[in-house]
Amino acid sequence: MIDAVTKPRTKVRPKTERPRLHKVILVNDDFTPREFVVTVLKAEFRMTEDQAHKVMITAHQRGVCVVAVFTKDVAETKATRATDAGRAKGYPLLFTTEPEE
Ligand code: TYC
Repeated sequence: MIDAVTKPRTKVRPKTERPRLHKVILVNDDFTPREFVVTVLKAEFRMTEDQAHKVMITAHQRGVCVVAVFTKDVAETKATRATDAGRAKGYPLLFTTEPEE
């Protein structure tokens, strides 16, 4: 009987915030060949030729381009792998990450 008074009738659901997503950003440089940038975007970010070409051209013209958003760990891993792919060929190709607002 006392239970009927004291038990909450609904489950407590503490509000949890979703983890912020992080952007992977492609940075332009004067040395990495365009076709190599496209190849890395296709391999590391599973883009089509068309998608990769658009992202590469945007970075080329504007200085930077957002490639995609992921959880922090995935964004950092992909940015590092993609940057390392350029370094392995002696290119200064750079991918950075930053949290989404
Ligand atoms: N600017 C380079 C060139 O003219 C191509 C390039 C594009 C390099 C985008 C990096 O993020 C980049 N060869």
